[in-house]
Amino acid sequence: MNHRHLLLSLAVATSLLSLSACKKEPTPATGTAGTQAPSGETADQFVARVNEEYRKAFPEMTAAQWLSSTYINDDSQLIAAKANERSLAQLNAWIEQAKQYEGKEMSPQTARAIQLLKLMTAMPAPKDPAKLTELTQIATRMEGMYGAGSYCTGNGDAKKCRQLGDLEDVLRHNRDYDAQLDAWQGWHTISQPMRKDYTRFVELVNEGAHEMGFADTGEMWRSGYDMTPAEISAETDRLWGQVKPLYEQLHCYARTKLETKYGADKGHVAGNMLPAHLMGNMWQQDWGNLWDMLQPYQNAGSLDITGALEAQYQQDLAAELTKHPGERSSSQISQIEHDAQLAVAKQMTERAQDFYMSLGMQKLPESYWTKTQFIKPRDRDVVCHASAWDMNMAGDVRTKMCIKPNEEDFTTIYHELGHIYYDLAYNKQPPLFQNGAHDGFHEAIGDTIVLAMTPKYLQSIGLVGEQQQSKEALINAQMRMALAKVSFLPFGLMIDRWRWGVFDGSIKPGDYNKAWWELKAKYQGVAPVAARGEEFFDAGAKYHVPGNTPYTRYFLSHVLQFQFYKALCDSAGYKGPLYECSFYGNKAAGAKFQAMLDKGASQPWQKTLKELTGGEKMDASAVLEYFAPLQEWLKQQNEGQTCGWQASGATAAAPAKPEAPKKG
Ligand code: X8Z
Ligand code: ZN
Repeated sequence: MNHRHLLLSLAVATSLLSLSACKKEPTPATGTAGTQAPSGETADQFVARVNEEYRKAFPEMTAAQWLSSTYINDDSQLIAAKANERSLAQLNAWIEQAKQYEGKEMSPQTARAIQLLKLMTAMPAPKDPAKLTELTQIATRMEGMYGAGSYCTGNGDAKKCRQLGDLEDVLRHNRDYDAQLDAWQGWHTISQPMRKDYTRFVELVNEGAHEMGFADTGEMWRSGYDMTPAEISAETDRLWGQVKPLYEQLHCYARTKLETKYGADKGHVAGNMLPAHLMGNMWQQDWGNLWDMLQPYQNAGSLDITGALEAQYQQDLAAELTKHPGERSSSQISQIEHDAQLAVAKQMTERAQDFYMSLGMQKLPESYWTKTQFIKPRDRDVVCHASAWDMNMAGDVRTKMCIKPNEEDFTTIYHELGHIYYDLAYNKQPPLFQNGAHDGFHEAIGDTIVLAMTPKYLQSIGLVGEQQQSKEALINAQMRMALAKVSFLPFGLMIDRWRWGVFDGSIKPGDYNKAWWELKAKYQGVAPVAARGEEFFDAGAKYHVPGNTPYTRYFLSHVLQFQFYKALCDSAGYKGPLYECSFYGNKAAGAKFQAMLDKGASQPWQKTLKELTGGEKMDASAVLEYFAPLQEWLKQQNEGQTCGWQASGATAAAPAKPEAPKKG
């Protein structure tokens, strides 16, 4: 395999995103104005003033949040909570002032800006100052607990503590049943102490949402889609209905392989569900790490991207070692390894930037490269969960990751740069329109590029070797993509099914864990192998719950990205089968994409979607078109199998109810 190309580093430069993105929605920055609006202000003047105050106060808020996420300690958390408190108080003041314009004549753009103002935060805050303080403290504490989460075993000299990254490595590489179970269960201990905070958090945000005129926080989250909350909820059901048969085939295939590997009894949980700790991923949202087990054909051209990136790291390490010859202390070796990790992380990021630049997009600003957190610092706790930040709406963009040389992190970099390029594009818009057309658009930009990372593209950058043109190679390539994309779909849906229920009160605090596993079973067909009672708070072990990031966006993104991909392939003049298209290097596709990014949230998303794709509905037919060969292949593989599962209980202990099984 040839890895040299990855070493040819491209010119460095960068930036990142902040509003919206993977981050909690930026709450509006602290304004200098109090709660009183100047009298006689028109709606247009009001919106102009809010935009200006928002822009001015924004950097102070993002700086506090950046510090608390990249340097977790009591002081940074205090500052971040305070900054957030000021921001949310300011937002409440603006929303209060906006009330006087209800029902008044105003331009559509002004009406849209006022509507967006009310949806600027995912964390609606109560007006009561004491409760506001309590809320921001809880929110900061929960995110800090997640970031600092550590699972320790043994005592004294034998004490060993592992954080998420180490535990994920076990699931990624180790195929020992018990080692995986220990890593999975270990990580899920870190959220046990969050339950009380989360319960209170729900009460507080619901009070805030109520004061803003929403039934509850979930309804507020569902109000950001240029359609009614009931309509978007029905849309997600409809889209899931389109892709569910495909997921069921993949599920069936994975179960069979797990049974081969671990034995008929250990390879599944009662009801034919997949054991939660064996899917190569802490949340079973991406099964790509099971490639060794699920790869359809062994000799059809290698797609071992993780292996190639690890080899790249070894090469970087060797280069660092030759810079420091002779005897080395253990701390010097640790420094050398750190330098090599940073080097490979930057090379991976340059590679991602190169794709965007090949479409005609800009180089990332120099400050991106100096201010970004590429890898996990050795001297402090940070929130490793990847995010993209726009610090000031004026070019200070950054990403925050703990990059390791593996396929998942490699594609995540492309994902994060999608946020950054969106940010940079809509920085020309007024602040209230500096957002995605809807939040699913924001999540879909980088992933659209990931779809264009075909075997051919990967070969062209030296990450994989010569690729065969064969049916077997095609199925391998499709499987690789399906393990990332198709496995994600039900997960993308279930998280907010749980939170919508928590916020509307249909899921009570005493049933948090039970409801969580019922939804995991229903949508994903996944179950734990040992009971998960209410002493656990397993939802809290997924970043977006303590981080309070709405999740429906990712489900929508996993449908939209295939629509975007198809549209860009069309723009590039591509005529072959969808799954083989890459628009790498195509300026026409780039211009079309850029035009969409430039619009930000300045118009309803349906219009933006129409400009790109010609249609104004989200639709999963592009997903099905893309995976048609794989779905056919899976059907053959699953022939004779009883596919599907029975989501009869929340734990493995519950006996499976014999429901009508579906035939593969
Ligand atoms: O959180 C993310 C990104 C940041 S917006 C890394 N994602 C979801 C997740 O990790 O759970 C990307 C895919 C789904
Ligand atoms: Zn994202």
